[in-house]
Amino acid sequence: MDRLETLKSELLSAIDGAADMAALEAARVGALGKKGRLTELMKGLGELAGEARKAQGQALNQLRAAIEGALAAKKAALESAALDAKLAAERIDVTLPPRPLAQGRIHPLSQCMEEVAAIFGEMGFTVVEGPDIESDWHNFTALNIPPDHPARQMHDTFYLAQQGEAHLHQGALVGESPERAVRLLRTHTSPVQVRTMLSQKPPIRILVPGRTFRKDSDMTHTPMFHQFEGLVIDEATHMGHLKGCLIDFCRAYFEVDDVPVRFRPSHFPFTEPSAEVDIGCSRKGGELKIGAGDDWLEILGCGMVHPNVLEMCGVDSTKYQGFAFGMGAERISMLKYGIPDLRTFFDADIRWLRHYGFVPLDVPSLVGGLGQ
Ligand code: 2NL
Repeated sequence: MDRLETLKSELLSAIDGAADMAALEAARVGALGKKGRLTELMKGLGELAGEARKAQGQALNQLRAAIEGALAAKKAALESAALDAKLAAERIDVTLPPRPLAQGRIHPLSQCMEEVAAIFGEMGFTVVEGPDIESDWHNFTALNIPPDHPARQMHDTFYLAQQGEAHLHQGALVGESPERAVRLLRTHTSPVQVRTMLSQKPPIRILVPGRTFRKDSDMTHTPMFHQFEGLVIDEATHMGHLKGCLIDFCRAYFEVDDVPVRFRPSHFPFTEPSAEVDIGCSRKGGELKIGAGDDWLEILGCGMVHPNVLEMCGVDSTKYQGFAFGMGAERISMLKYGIPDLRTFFDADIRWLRHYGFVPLDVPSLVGGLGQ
């Protein structure tokens, strides 16, 4: 009996000392496994006879029950401790203020894009995008820009090398056939409107935001910049629609209800008549204030789409007419958010972004407000 008591206390202390489930399982196997110490004793019962066998059998069964009870209790204790540890690790103090989730900032250019899209979206425009790499037909020819137009020149446009052709010579710039099309980085977003007119029947009402490229780099120009262009084509679209639409846009974008808007005659090859749009501002004391004062600020160009453009894009110019406009996204961002230097837009300076950026959850809409 002494031997069984000793065994019992050894087995129980192994169970009690188990620090985790693996140790507990090792203790169980050591006692009750195929070669466990208790199992070995059970196997020895056959060699006993009569009363001795009965007494030993009872003692072993009691020991087994005690061991099983201890194993179950220890298992429950370990599981409960594991759950406690997990809950403690995942504990959230709901009385603490929320974590500064909005550490990141939306770039002013992205904010501007969203605001402009929200305004024209409300007016029924659809946002359309297109490729950065274009053919010179879509970028120039279809827009009534003649072969000798200065905008086509090598020093304004980033031309891509032709396949199998390391260097371009001037004579290869106007490639009219699609197979031998001259490739370039689009100098405006207009080729997207061209593609839309070619693939879609009027009425058309689209807003085209996107990256554009020109070989220009100084205080006020970067070789990559952003534009929005808009196009409306229908049977009776006229200059009055153009004016109403753009005046409404200026008031919504600059959030000044009575901002003065002026249309100045201008010239673009792709529109006739053409105009540039200015908004009223004051520059008193070196500070630009939009909406009041006696100064003017140019913000966009526009006009009625030239019949040549309509025809080249497969639109019957005797049945349809429309207006188009274009503006620089960096420029209208700088004016609205008071950013003085264009080049800082592309410096990827985190301090600049913290200063001029927008909180991500502050999504611009005409109902909820465009920005603060
Ligand atoms: C500006 C002026 C403008 C357009 C862009 C356009 C596009 C097609 C047909 C006719 Cl497909 N016009 N676009 C028209 C007038 C002005 O942009 O100052 N942009 C920054």
